[in-house]
Amino acid sequence: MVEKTADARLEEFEARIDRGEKIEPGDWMPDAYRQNLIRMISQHAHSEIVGQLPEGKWIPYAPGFRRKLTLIAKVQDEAGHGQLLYRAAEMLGKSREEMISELLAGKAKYANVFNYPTPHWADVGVIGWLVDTAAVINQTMLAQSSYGPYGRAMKRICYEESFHIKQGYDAVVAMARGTADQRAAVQAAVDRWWYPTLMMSGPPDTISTHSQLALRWRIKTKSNEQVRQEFVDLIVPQIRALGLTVPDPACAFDPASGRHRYTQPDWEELKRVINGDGPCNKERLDARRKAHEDGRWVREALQAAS
Ligand code: FAQ
Repeated sequence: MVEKTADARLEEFEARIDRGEKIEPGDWMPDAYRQNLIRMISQHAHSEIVGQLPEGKWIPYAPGFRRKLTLIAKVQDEAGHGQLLYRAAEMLGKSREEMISELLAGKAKYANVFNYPTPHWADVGVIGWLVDTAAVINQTMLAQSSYGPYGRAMKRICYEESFHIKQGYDAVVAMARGTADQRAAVQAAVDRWWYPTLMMSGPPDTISTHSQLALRWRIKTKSNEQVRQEFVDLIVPQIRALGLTVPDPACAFDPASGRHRYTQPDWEELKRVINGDGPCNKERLDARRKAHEDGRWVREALQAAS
């Protein structure tokens, strides 16, 4: 049998992507495709795991039994998403132990939003509403990814994240219709989360380093800007319908484009936060390291039994 040249393999791979076929773990893929997926999926897995912490801290203080139950369910879901995503990345050839040790060593990135504090119960509602809406818009796009296991994981995760939006929105509505103090608390939380949530979709296309290749190979099917714009167009009317204010005086609907104009976040802040210098990076990693140590005996017992 004649060995195919690297060029022919790449051409065949790109033709499959253009036909909308899914790439599966055993299929040939360019190394840059594999590495990009490992990078993105492992960062996504870390985000789900670290993402349990800002809201998880409120479980003991949730106002009432039903709110506590739904919050516990949500936080447990995030742990499950993390496991599913670590598995998807493992299938590409990087071990879970290596990914986790990079996270614990502070060498791996995870979503910027989880490095901000949650000083009030209103933050829990606003994370579920704003952050999960932004996550679902991005993940609905990723469900179309050319890499089969990632797309399939996204479909399942999106069902659960949609429940998380409802959980957050329901808490926000209760506060927005509550006392003046409750309305003020929920507005303050919207003010805190607005720009970090805008940053979540990634830097603008002009400075995004990976987007070009990711779009060419349909790892992502929309650019960071497109995803952010969809989020703004969806969420701004919701914020206003609750009598709350978007903390951006320049944010306005533009009838000509049918889109909302908005002020870009501070991209230098994003760089600082994802490189370890956000308000809560140290607290988050310390909590993960402690959880890893506390769980050591479980991993050792499982290993001894296998
Ligand atoms: N945060 O070239 P690009 C959730 C990094 S899940 C942190 O544009 P790319 C559920 C980027 O990694 C949330 N890092 O990169 C939940 C790259 O760094 P590198 C997580 C960011 O990959 C809700 C560099 O900057 N979702 O919330 C961010 O094409 C509530 C250059 O950027 C995902 O991970 C950022 N915001 O686009 C859980 C979805 N933006 O690797 C609990 C999958 C950029 O060169 C509670 N990931 N960076 O060192 C993606 O869609 C993409 O990776 C983007 C970035 C859009 C995040």
